[in-house]
Amino acid sequence: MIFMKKVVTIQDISCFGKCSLTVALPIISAMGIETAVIPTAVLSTHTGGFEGYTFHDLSEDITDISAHWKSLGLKFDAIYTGYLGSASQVQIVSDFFDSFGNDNNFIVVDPVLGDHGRLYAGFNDEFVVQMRQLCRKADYIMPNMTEASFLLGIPYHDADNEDYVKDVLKKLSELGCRVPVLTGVRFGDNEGAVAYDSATGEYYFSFGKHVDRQLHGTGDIFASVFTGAVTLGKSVQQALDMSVKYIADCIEVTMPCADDVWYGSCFELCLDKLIGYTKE
Ligand code: PXL
Repeated sequence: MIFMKKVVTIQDISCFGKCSLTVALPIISAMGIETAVIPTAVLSTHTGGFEGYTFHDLSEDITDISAHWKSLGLKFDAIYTGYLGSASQVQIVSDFFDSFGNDNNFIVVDPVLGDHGRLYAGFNDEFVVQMRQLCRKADYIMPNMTEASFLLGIPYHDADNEDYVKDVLKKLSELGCRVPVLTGVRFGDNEGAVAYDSATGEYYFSFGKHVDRQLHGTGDIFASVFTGAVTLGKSVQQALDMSVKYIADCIEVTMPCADDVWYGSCFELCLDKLIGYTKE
């Protein structure tokens, strides 16, 4: 009898524009993990570049789905949240953590708030406060530097030197989560991510060559691969390496495509590499 690992991921469906659930579902499934989903909202596209997108909130469905799953006795090895649609929705997700979080699973919060020093469209200070609260309940959070700045209430500064990055990670852990992971860290020609395990005081670094190509949705790819890797029992270092390597693969395979940043990466074309990494 084989018991598959099970992740539940809670984030929006952007119907076009590769991010959130349309990235998390194929990636975590490709890693050989059953992937249950709770869609938080349906948008015609993501909000990071397209004009005139539609937005349909599904907050009430989250509570109903949660109640039904509770009655079925469903259990998950990991709970992973991404983009959430409103401050009140963050509270509903927090209640979901209370219902389904336990000593045998872990919680990943990707605190999707913004990029390049600015909040995404539709987010405000109240939303940041709620997201900060949600991070307290997480085992792992994975902000980029913009998100880390908003979570910590500090001015935006590039994550470009080791002392600064270590200090930010330590402060992020003081929000209450055990392992913060800072993405989009750039030291000279190298780009990658740094994690801090506040239980052991250990830092973990993973870098590849910086490539000058911005692509929307890479944060979601990173969080999905990281969540899948830890679910499979990989160490923090292995999970970081796998995520950083796969992002590099995605950027490389997308380079010849002429589409604008907000069309995202051609991650589908290198899923075979990701599957290979899970077997290493
Ligand atoms: O990639 C993060 C993300 C997810 N979902 C929606 C977004 C964004 C970032 O812009 O707009 C709807």
